[in-house]
Amino acid sequence: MEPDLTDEAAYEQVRAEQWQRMSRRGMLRATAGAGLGAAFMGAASAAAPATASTTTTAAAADGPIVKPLPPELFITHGTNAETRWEALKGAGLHTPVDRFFVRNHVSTPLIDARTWRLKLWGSGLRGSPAEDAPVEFSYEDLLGLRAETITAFIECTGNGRGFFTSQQGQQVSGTPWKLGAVGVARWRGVPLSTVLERAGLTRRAVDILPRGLDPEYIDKGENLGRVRRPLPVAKALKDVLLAYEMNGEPLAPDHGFPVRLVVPSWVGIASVKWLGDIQVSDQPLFSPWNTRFYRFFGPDHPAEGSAPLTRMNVKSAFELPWDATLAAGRRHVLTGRSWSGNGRIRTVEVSTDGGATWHRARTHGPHPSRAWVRWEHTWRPPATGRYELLARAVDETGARQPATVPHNTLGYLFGAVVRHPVTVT
Ligand SMILES: Nc1nc2c(c(=O)[nH]1)N[C@H]1C(S)=C(S)[C@@H](COP(=O)(O)O)O[C@H]1N2
Ligand SMILES: [Mo]
Repeated sequence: MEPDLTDEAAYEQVRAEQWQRMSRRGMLRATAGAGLGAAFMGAASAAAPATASTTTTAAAADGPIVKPLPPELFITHGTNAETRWEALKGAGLHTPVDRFFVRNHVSTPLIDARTWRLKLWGSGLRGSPAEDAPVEFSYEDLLGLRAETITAFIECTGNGRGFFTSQQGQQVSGTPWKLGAVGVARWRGVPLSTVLERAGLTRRAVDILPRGLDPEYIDKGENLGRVRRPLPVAKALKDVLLAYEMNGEPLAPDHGFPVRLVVPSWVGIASVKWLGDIQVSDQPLFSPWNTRFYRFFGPDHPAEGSAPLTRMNVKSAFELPWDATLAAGRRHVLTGRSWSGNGRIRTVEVSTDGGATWHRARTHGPHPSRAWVRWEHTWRPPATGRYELLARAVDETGARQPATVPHNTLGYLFGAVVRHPVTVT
């Protein structure tokens, strides 16, 4: 049984065990732990001696993704892996780390937290520190600052992209995800606002540019540099976390160890992993990740694309294998989850006859505003044969899932109702 991370005592116990394991393995500096509270100090003081270097080095792993990707938990797509929805059946509110999707432009770097530094620089900070003379924070500096935890989903902007082709007959480029490029975790870290203010944020600052330490991204032979996507200061100060923990464990390598951004409700690309530096600017900032990607392009959109995409849309998924087989003449409890970047889900409806009739699904369990809600609907299939199961949600702003969505060439934000095939035998 996975511990229930919505339970404070269970959550604190997971944290204590995980941090002790980490310090036993010598992954923290000797003085780290000072900020972790009394429970962790004894273990942390036994950690390896500090190293003097301040260069951040990243080693390469054997493959693009470090963690195991058993086929019953993941569908792999090149450097990426999506969660199988049936693997969430019976799981709690939070996606266990062993089945949380991975979206890597290149590959997971292996970073030593003892030498890692977060570097802030640019014209939006007091004194305009240069890139080679930045304001620096070590891992233990961050562990020592007041922490916050939030439960939030991270979802790839292209989640559901495959359905542009399979349901709408349209061509799109990019990873043909089904609906498994989303996960909910309990993230712990320091509010980005705290670190920006300590670094000397000025009122002139308009944009920040967080950049990852993973290898440079080569797109069709062109080197676009390291992954970096501008973020408006207003969002950066609102609810963004510099996260060092996921579900009570130090971040796993694939999810951004030692520190990543968590930008709740926004397109997954905003949540930069393996954070190395943040430029803070008094001018608007640009990178291929807000000019060339993560906008709508195509005949229905301006030549330079739409405005950069920000919030995710409403989606729903069944916790069933694709092409599941169900036994005839029995009651089946169909389960699933719905979520939206606009806030909480208000209602969920299910259709078991291809969309002819709809039934209100029963929601259950906690529903934090930046996470999903779990639901179920009981179905006794009337006869053997092929069926399409549909689920659609409405969020607190009234946004709902349409039958089809307009095309965009990069296949972002597929929010239409997905037709999930099952066979009753
Ligand atoms: N440095 C870096 N950050 C990154 C990425 C990346 O390739 N490199 N991928 C982004 C994208 S497109 C998504 S959807 C999320 C995925 O987060 P996860 O792999 O932890 O699920 O990370 C984002 N942050
Ligand atoms: Mo993504």
